[in-house]
Parts: sequence; C-alpha cells; structure tokens
Amino acid sequence: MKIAEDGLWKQFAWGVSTAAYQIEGAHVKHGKGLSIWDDFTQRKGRIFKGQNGNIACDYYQHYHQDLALMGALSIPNYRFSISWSRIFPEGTGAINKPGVEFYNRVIDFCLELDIQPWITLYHWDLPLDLEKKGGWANRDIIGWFEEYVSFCIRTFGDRVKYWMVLNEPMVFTGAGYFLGVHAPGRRGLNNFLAALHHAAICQAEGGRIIRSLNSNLKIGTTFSCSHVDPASDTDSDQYAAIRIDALLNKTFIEPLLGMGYPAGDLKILQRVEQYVKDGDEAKLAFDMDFIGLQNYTREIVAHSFFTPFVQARIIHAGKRKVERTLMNWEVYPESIYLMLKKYGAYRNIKSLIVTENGAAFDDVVEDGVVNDISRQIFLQDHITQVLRAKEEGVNVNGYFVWTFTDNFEWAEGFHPRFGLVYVDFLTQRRIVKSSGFWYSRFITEQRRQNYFAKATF
Ligand code: GCO
Repeated sequence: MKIAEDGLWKQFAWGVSTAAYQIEGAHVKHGKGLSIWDDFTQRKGRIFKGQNGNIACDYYQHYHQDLALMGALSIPNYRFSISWSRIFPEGTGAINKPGVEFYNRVIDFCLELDIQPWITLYHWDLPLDLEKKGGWANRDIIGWFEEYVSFCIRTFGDRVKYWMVLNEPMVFTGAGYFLGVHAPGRRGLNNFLAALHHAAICQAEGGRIIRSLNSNLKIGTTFSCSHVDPASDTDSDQYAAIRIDALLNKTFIEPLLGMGYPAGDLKILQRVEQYVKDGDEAKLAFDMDFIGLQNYTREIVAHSFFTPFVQARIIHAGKRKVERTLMNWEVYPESIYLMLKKYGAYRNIKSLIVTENGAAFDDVVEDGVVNDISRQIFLQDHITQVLRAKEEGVNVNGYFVWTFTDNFEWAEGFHPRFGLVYVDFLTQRRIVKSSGFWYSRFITEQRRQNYFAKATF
C-alpha cells in the first residue's frame, strides 16, 4: 500500500470537496444504520419537493467512475466525509464491516489515482440512534465521538494524512438545534447552546485523539464564515453587525484558539455557562495544523429590536437587488479575501485552507453540454481574492471547490446545482461542465508553473 506523499502540503493544494450524505445514497445498504438526515428527510414539508438523499448521486456504487473522472481532470486533492452510521450503525459499539471496506476502497483508489484524500470526520449525518439519546445536546456525545474518531484514525490513518474533525459546527448546531430547518429539526436556545458547547469540545477533543494516535497526521477542522457589513453607519446597525459577526464567524474558532466564547460581542453566549463543567475551558482549545475556511457570500446586517437573542437581522440579497446565486446568496468575491485576512490575523493559526467555495447557478444541458460560464467567473474571481490574500502574507495553502458533482443540497433538495460535473439524477449520467474543464486546465497550469504564482486565467 502506497502512503500519500507530503509534497502537496508544501505547495498549494487545489482540490474539490464533497460530503457523504449529499452524494453516497445507499442509505440502508450493506448494514448502514440510519442517520438524522435519513430521518429528517422523511418528514413532511422539511425538504424542497420532499426529496431525500436515499439515492443522491449513488456514489456508493459509482465512486469508481467518479474518482476516475476526478483523476482524468487532474484534480490532486479530494475532501470527502465518512458517514458515521455506515461504520457504526448504532453510533457506538458494533462495526459494520462493509461500510469500512467501502471507505477502504475509496481511499485506495484515490491513492492509486494519485489523488490525496482529505477526510472530514463529521459532516452532519449523526447516527439516528445517538440523536434518540439526545444527540449533540447530550454531553455523552463526547464519548461517542471519541470512539468513532479513534476507530477511523486506527483504520484509515495509515493512508490518509489530512483530517478535518467537524464541518461547519455553527451551521449544524444553528440550523439543526436552534432553527430546526436542518436535521435533527430541534428548536430553542437550550438545545442550541448545549449542542454548541458539546460540538466545541468535540472539535478540540477530536484533534487531541488524532494526534495521540498518530503524530504524523495533519489535523484541521472547518468553519463557515461570511464577511459581515452593517446596513448603515448608525450605531445600532454597527453593533448589530458586531453581534452577527461574533455568531457566524467567531463562536467556534475563538474557543478553539484558547480565547473562550466571544460573549463580549454577543451576550447570549454567556448562557453557555450552564453547560460548562470544571476543566472545560482547557478542553475547548487545541492547536490545529490547519483551519478550514468555507466561504460563499457576505451578509448585510441591520438592528432588529424584535429578533430574539441577537436583536439583528440579515438583509437578504434578493431584497438588496444585487447579483446573487440560486441560493439567494450575494456574489461578493471580496468576502473570501476579508475572511482570510480576519482569520489570518489570529495568532496561533498555523495554516489556512479554503476547504469550500463555490456557487449554484441554473445549469442547462444543451446538446449534451453544460456551459456554465457564471460558475467559472465566480470561481476565478474568488481564487483571485484568495491569491490576493496570500500575496499580502496570509498563510493560506489550499483551495477546494464545493463541489465535484451536483448533489443533494440539504433542505433545498436537488435544485441548487453546485457541481463542476452535472448529474442527471434519473440516469446517474455525469457530464463535465465547462467550469470543470476550466478548473482542470487551471490546476494543470498552476502545477506546471508554480503553485504560488498569481493565477493566470
Ligand atoms: C455547507 C456544507 C455543504 C453545502 C455547501 C453549499 O457549507 O453548508 O459544508 O455541505 O452543500 O456549503 O451550501
């Protein structure tokens, strides 16, 4: 078995990202247990058109073809996640061997193709049995998570060097446990603050476990982030922007960096205290090898007296009549630069990797071709901003497009297509979009010249 080379770490890592629930399908095949997304998608009215990820891209059966396509497009780095309930159908205890073998095959084929695998341990698909015991709101999650992480590192850590502990904890706790719009569909401040604190401990604890089991691995975790601007220069809008910035961009990274929760900027976070036990402050911190930054847009924020807990509201792009994607997110490439500068200014960050950036547009197949020039421009403009930050000294060392193939976009179903590769979900046919060919040429050119060179499109 070939062990992945460290070479790319020293250079700039170009890649693509995916997540298990969004692509794999095979939701009950070969012993897989149900996850909270398998359950949530069955509930009425939760997902666009009642869709679900039971089949999705059927990657479980098409991974070979998809990875071969990735290799043919010369994409050198692939970030994907492991489905916890494919390995531990009940979340803890018994192991599902076919699930383990599936990831072994995926990893081995990546290495055979010279694609560096980057694994996210948790991309939102908690085993349903664990949710029945309280999920992220139950402190026992720390022990369950430790068991899962240890198993994955012991099993796959001989071949996979790059690991990310959590994907966007702010989103899965906020949307899943406070707003109830994502799985598991729970609401309320107490569910949210408990889930938040336990996730913040798990992200650090996961890092510690990985390092203790194998000190050669590169450990990271990922954060969603959006540059926040106030709607006006009034004091009230400016303070509202500070609160939302703390919530979206600081809540999880600051405790990890040993700074505690940003309760000075956002008072409601003081109430996390009720879930904090002796010694937790130290448990929240861990020196990651890299921080994964995920950016799609920026937010404009106004004061709002009636919005509970934050007294602030986001003014959506549709209302502002600005250029936007199918997700109704403003197209604002400078946001990624501003976030890289902001995270780059924290002390103690060893390296930043853009682990997601991309856009959903209305793709149409014409004569078997998808000409998605808007996506290509979006990616070019964002990469330009990433390299601008790098030239100004920000220690950013990689960029991953979200996403490789079109897939299941959570509550939005299959409607927003983010892929470099088009998927016909009825036939499972794949068509490389023009943005996919462009990204492939771009990477090849970057590799041929110098990874750090200014992007030449
Ligand atoms: C996230 C997730 C991805 C999404 C992507 C587009 O950021 O929400 O990591 O799973 O699909 O961001 O919304």
